[in-house]
Amino acid sequence: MQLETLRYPIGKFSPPQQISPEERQHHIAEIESLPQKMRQAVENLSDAQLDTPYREGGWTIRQVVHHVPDSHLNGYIRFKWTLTEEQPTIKLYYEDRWATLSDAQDTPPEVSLRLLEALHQRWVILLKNMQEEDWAKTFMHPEQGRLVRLDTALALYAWHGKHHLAHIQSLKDRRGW
Ligand code: NI
Repeated sequence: MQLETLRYPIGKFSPPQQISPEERQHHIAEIESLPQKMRQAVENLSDAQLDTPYREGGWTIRQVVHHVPDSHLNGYIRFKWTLTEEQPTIKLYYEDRWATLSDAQDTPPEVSLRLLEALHQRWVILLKNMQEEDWAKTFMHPEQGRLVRLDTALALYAWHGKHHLAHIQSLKDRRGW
């Protein structure tokens, strides 16, 4: 299989021009269902399976399980900043460095599955109660030097969850696990 396909099993994220209220509902539902799907994807995997990279040179399944809440904690905070401040500039983080810290190396996957469940529970309450005008609010992405709308960020994080879930599922399919 091509490296690009292994790395981007559902394709790269392409920001939509416009996002309808129906599409937003769909993305919120995807974020709501991710913790359960992530749990199902890794349940019954052995330690050796969890420590298998999803592709050569890639993160292990265990690292993916810890990375998703790392990323979505940042996403949740970006939403809260943007809802409470005027065009805040977000803080980026080095995801590869975060993935090598002890809490992402030595923590049982179960802890990150529970973290993801609790985090998404709160995030979805926030998302479901946003007003129409909130979705057009923007934050400044310092590296890309552009404003990002919250509805675009919603689509990005919905994609991000599915992207990493597909890493795990694709490896399991290839290995027959
Ligand atoms: Ni990621």
